[in-house]
Amino acid sequence: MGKVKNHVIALLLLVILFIIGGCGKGKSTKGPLIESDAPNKVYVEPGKYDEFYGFVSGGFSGQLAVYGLPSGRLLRVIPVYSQNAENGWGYTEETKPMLNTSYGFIPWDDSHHSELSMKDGVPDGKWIFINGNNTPRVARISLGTFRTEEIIEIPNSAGNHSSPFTTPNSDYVVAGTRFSIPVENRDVPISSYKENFKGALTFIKVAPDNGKMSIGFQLITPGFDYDLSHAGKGPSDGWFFFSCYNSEQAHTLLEVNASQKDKDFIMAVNWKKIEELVASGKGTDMTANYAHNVYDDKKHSATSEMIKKVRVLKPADVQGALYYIPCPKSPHGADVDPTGEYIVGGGKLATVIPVFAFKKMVSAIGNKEFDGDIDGIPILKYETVLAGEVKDPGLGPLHTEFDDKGFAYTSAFVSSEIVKWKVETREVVDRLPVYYSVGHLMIPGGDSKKPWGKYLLSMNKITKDRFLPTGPELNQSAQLIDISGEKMKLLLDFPTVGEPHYAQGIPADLVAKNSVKIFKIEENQHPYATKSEKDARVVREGNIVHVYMTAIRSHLSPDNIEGVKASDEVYFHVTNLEQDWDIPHGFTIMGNDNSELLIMPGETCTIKWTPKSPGIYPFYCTDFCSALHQEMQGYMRVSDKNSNVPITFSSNYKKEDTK
Ligand code: K7E
Ligand code: CUA
Repeated sequence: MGKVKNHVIALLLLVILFIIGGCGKGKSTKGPLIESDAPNKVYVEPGKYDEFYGFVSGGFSGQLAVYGLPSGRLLRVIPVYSQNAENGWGYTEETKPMLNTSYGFIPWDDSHHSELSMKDGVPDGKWIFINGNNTPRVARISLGTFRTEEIIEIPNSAGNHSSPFTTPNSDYVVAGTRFSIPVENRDVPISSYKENFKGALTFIKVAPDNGKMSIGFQLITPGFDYDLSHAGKGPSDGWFFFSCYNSEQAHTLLEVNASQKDKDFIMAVNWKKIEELVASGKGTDMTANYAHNVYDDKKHSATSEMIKKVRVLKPADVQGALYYIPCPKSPHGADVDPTGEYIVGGGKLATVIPVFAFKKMVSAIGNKEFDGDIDGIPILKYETVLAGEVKDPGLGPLHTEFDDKGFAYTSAFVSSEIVKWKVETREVVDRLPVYYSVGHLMIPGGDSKKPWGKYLLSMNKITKDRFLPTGPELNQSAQLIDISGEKMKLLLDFPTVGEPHYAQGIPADLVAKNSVKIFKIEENQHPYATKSEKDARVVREGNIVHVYMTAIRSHLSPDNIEGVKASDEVYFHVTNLEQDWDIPHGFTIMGNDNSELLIMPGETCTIKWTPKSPGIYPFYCTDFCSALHQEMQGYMRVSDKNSNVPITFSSNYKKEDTK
């Protein structure tokens, strides 16, 4: 009872402070005065490049946005989980399999966290991973093509939130479930939560050469909500740390250990030990059904395969590999400092930020200083593992990243500020208001061994008066902060795509040099590729018509097509014959109920079209590709479905040939 009362009072207090102190409304200030040198720090001259790539998750947009930093220029939106009519992602025959799941074709998701692949604990610029929160998935994006190459579904999971954080060499990316559900999922009363609902922490193996993902193993854990995570590094390499919350289970916790009632947990997972246990045959292969979708850059096509089993381990199978560290109220961030010695818990409702020492954790485990257990998972004692607390960390501390000078930066959602503190002493040294209600923050490399501690990006949930109004819906925003000096300095505001939850940053030269410019036409293995204009043709197979079309400045071949009938299934397989950088061609046809195609040099893309009634249907190139782009067009004649009009077509090649 007293506990409930305390909670209510604490929450009320937070709400009051939120209203008076935090969030926009009623606040007259438009932000701190900008230092006079701020414009120079973010101004990137026309024709000059940014210093960093910033990869900002799209949240409910389901995509990943790429910004140049410090300018805040939007460079690209990479479609991941949401169909994107702009380039046919999820609409073309080639990309539809990427959005296949055990629930069928799912054209949207909620993507919260991006995470760069790493080598020796440092981002290496090869790939970036991003989670699908709603229909549990993890995607891998190539930083050569800036395209989603692979999506794997996570079985036994629901709300894939503590994901896709990686180990220092990207041996694994993790996927921890936010919602516990029955494993395996079945029809049970929700009131049977405690007995039937379980968490699942999934370790996805990443092949070092090509990045291919496969589920290594899955831990079936007590029914908490697993919120965020980060891998250990340096001395703590081999461990993973997951924050978890869920007051219902805190009720269960009372039975086990009543003295810990105001705390949730960070779960420490010795994944290297579990990897060995799995190799020696521990665990069981559970029947499952989950999609594994892979895009092939040579075939320019994706395949989707359903996988039927997953290796699962229960706490009893992995004794000595799982521990709970008590952590004040509803921790969000579980962040490991660059040395790998400290683990920081971001307790959303806590009044301090706990900093745990890995060394202390190891010796507490060695001395078996436990305070009971949950399902056989020992609970460590808070004080025994604690290095110290950051006092006065701001209200609603959420997430912490680090610079290269021994400082940590924590976002405080409720008090809308960034709090800078010294990792060794936990002493707060600076604070800066942000506008408004910051969620995560990002420093390039700030969750790695080697932060490039020059800028900090604050990702804010509420923008209110920061930009020109755009009706009831305002974009979320990012604020760029200079952290190179003693005092943080606000440099720039820019609106973002979707709702950014987390981001990654990396020096531009680690990525730019590997950027793919074209696909080589001679390497095109698409089964419907047309590699030369002379092969452009139209082929009827029953009521299916394949159009083998080529696009090159400034014509489509064939350009006039007859003999197609209403209710035929027409597949336009368009190959872009260009071999120059940045010369895409587009394709669309009148009345098409699908999307356009946007075909990169050397690539083949396919759109399906089912004409419904006879008539003449113009088609054209949608991407302004040359001075004669507007001439890049053609006609499709559609006849009645009982007509006998034979298939004929004209092409540029034939015209020239007969001259
Ligand atoms: Cu804080 Cu989903 Cu990481 Cu949103 S989450 S902010
Ligand atoms: Cu091709 Cu416009």
